[in-house]
Amino acid sequence: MRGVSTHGIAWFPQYVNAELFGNLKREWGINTVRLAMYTGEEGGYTTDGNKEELRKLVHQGVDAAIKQDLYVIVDWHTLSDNNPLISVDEAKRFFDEMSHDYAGKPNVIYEIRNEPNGGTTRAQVKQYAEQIIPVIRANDKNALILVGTPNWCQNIEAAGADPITGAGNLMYTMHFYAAEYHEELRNAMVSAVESGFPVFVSEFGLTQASGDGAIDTASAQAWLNAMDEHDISYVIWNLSNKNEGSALFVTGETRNPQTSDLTAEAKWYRDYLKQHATEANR
Ligand code: IDC
Repeated sequence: MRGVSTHGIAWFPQYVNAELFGNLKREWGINTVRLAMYTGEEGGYTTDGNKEELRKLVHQGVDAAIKQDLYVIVDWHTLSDNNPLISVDEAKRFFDEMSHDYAGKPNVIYEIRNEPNGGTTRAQVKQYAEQIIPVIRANDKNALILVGTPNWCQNIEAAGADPITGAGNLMYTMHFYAAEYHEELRNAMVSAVESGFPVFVSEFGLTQASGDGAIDTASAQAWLNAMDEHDISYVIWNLSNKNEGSALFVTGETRNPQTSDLTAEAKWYRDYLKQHATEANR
């Protein structure tokens, strides 16, 4: 799968629309959209965000993706709330509703949390996952579920050493930012996949991990080539026109962007996807 991620949908809801998703499918060749719903920050789902509005937006995004025949990742975007267990009850209610409403829709993928960080252990990630997965499975036996790995989704070895069993269709996420991370992390990704471990890159950027700074296209090229070579799915960060290197747009266009609306990261990614289109997404 090749995709794009929204920024926080609470902050950039205008990018959650079928016209834009259709444009990106047609013009860039994506087949996947990730809906990032921050949970812990200002406007987050478990802080002061408007829960009902946020759920409505997620539904809108899923429906728009289904309409365009795309895969769609429903992302419980933990970040500053680094320990997943903080909001496990809210997460259960959220994933119960989503997996009930979209049961049997093969488009929909559940990313049960974003990036464990701040000393969150593999055991805590697992404990959280083992509470959320049965809630989804009660509604949908086959939906793909993505589980985060420790240290901002970079410790794939820790996940591999203690996998979750009996949970059905499950993959583990790895994230990278190309200007900051190079061979070492990439080799870890490749060896995990070569050993048969299911890795999904549900977020990456071409900049520093801060999401800002210059893009590193040589590094990005090495990463995307490695992912393509090993059939690893990837999703780029982010659908916004925020003043940061990882934003994909420079103008306020949110429906039918043309080349002049795109940032350097967006242009590079679009061109890469066009040059490496597969039969499936040509
Ligand atoms: C960043 C956004 C930035 C925002 C910040 C905090 O790009 O505008 O101010 O979050 O909310 C991640 C996270 C993702 C980050 C991104 C870049 O999943 O939320 O977005 N990043 O820092 N992990 C590694 C990098």
